[in-house]
Amino acid sequence: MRIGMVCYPGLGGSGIVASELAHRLALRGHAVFLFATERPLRLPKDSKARFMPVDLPNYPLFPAPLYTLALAGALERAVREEGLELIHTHYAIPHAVSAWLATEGAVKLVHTLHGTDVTLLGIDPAYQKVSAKALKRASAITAVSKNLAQLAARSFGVCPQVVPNAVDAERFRPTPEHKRLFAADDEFLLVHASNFRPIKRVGDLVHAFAKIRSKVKARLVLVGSGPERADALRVAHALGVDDSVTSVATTASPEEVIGAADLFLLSSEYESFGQSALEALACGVPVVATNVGGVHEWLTPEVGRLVEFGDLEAYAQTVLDLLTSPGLPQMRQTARAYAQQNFNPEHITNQYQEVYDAAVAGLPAAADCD
Ligand code: GMT
Repeated sequence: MRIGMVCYPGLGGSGIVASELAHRLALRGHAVFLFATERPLRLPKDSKARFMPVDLPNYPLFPAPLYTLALAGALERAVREEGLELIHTHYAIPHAVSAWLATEGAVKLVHTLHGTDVTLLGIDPAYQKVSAKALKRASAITAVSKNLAQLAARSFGVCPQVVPNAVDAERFRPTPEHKRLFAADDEFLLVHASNFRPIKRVGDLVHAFAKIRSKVKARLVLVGSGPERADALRVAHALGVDDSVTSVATTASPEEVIGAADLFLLSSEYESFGQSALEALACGVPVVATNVGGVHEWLTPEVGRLVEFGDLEAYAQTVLDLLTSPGLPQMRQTARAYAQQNFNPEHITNQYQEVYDAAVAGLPAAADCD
């Protein structure tokens, strides 16, 4: 099949999912063209998937570069010149509109909803109706969790199929030998990785960490960058724990840090799935997360803990209980095996391939809209 894949290039979960899927499909012999404004960091350098840059020409008359139109132009050209048969976009806004504009039914369209394209932007009147229109033209829509599929039904009146995210357990593996690079011998190592947007509530995490730090020796490593990182570090300073908090820049190899952790922490106010937490499990690192969105659909008590959003006392106590639990080593092994068995990238790629096959055959999407 000749497939156009569209994503945002940063280290957000949707870009990761799209890049890894593109790479695996290309390994299977499909001709895959990955469209983004920059080469996605997670697309392997030697990938057989071809990166298609979306250039953003500007003109003084425009208030800002016209991304929606530039992407539509790039897709339209690729349909003509590369013979694309199917376009799969990741993150609906504005990708669903661009894809429809480019093709008007000439090729099959599949859209994967990831999170704030449904919850935050999907309910914004500036985008809601036009995105719903475009989504309804698709051959298939998928969502990364049941929770997100249900919210999409409300935001857009569509019924996505659920295809969960995957994790490459060959790459995400335990790296205990790296622990000494980040923490002293007598310190627990707690890791958080994200794009530090307000929805991640990293300030909350630092507040909880200060409570943890008052009871045990521990270090919090914050991996990644984004608008809230400086604020999180200011909170650490204000609470007097800045000497126990380390900030590590966005890296294409987060597994080197995550795999060394005792626990991985997520404190978001919403998370459709929580890709970074799944990557932690594959590294054999149990997770403590807020019980929001779709995280409960896969984070089971055998491999992690869920805490009600906003209850920082309970969050800190849960982390302390786990760190000092005799069951933690067993939990680490279970976490890795669980991620390997249930989120195998080849199995998830098969699921997407079934979606494509049905789309190309003109079969109705197997949607579940309860
Ligand atoms: O929706 C977003 O905020 C962006 C998106 C991304 O590109 O990082 O994140 C979402 O998609 C990820 C991959 O499917 C999920 O793991 C994240 O949970 C989800 N983020 C939110 O729901 C806030």
